[in-house]
Amino acid sequence: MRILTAGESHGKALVAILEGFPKGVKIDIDFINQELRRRQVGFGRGKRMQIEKDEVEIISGVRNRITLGSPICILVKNKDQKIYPEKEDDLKPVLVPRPGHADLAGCLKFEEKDIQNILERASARETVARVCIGSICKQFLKEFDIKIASFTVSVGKITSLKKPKRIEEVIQKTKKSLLNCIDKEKEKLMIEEIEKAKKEKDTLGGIIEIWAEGVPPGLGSFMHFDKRLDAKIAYYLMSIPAVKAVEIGLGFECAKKRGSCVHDAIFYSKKRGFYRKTNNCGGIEGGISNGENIVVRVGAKPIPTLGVPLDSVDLATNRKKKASVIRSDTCIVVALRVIVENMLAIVLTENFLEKFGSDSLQEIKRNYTSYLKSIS
Ligand code: EPS
Repeated sequence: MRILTAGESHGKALVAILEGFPKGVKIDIDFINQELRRRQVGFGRGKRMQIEKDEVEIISGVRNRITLGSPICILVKNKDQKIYPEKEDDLKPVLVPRPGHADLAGCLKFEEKDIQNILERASARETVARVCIGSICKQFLKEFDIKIASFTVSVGKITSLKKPKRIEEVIQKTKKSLLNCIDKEKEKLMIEEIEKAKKEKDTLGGIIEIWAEGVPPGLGSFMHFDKRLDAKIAYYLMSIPAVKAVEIGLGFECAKKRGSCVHDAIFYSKKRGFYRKTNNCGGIEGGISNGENIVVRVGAKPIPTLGVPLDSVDLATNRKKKASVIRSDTCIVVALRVIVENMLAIVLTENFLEKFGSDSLQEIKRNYTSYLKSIS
């Protein structure tokens, strides 16, 4: 699969192109729009989300709601368009870089003085296009009973230690939660923390745990470094603007324990085949899925646009100045869960197609069934 996204935060639209996706997959457009809606709402989101109503227009690759195997092109229009290819806009140059954003590094790299020309593409609004592709991948994975869900582990210094047992528990318990949390008591504290940060014009990061259930053993490979499933998951999730850390399974905790307490002992029964009673490796061993749930955590930094800005330097004068203050969110953890789930869906789909073929759903199903039979 090849994916290309285009579009500026305040340009005409966001565009996504997906090439190499199989023929014959039924596409529910409402589902894509629901995912876009999920990305927009949530406690801690900012004013831009009250302006936009992200909705897809599929330009190509789908006929009668079924994929054709040709490149799928998707468009989501921006309501808050402020920049135009065909005429000049009336935006004043942005001259003071925000620490933590792409502003300064981007201006240096592209020899640019107006930060607006950098922030337009560096904005997390680009993730709209990724969610479009991811929600098509989620529909593909559903054909094989692969489900993806996530929950908030922490917001700022408030952490929930609750561990769900099954993905269904995650789906049910997060349904009515404002913060995608499975822990009602901690959620209250997280909300208070966000309200406090908002009042103080500050921002907050957090940790999200993502699960994928139903992934067959055999996705990814140790044969070459870039084929490892864990490496690819880390790469795709780390590419999301706010993400600063990715852990698989026990992650950093592994390093503090003995091998006898980390590795997941192997069992076998006629009914279940090979199975584990623990899943510290997060469903991946030797860069290959082992049939247990894939478990990943991401750590997101607080959004860099602050209401009470940090020290910075004016690019026009090189004099000390407070960083630019631009409309922003207080905490993006709830929006981020949609992005991380969809990026994981993309990785799993790519690896699934690599293993079972990528021309048509019919062929992939045949290959998948025969593989499962042969390893059972
Ligand atoms: C975002 C749109 C942006 C920001 C946010 C994410 O819109 P605007 O810049 O017009 O307010 O709200 O971007 C960032 C947090 C960032 O750091 O770039 C979106 O659609 O998610």
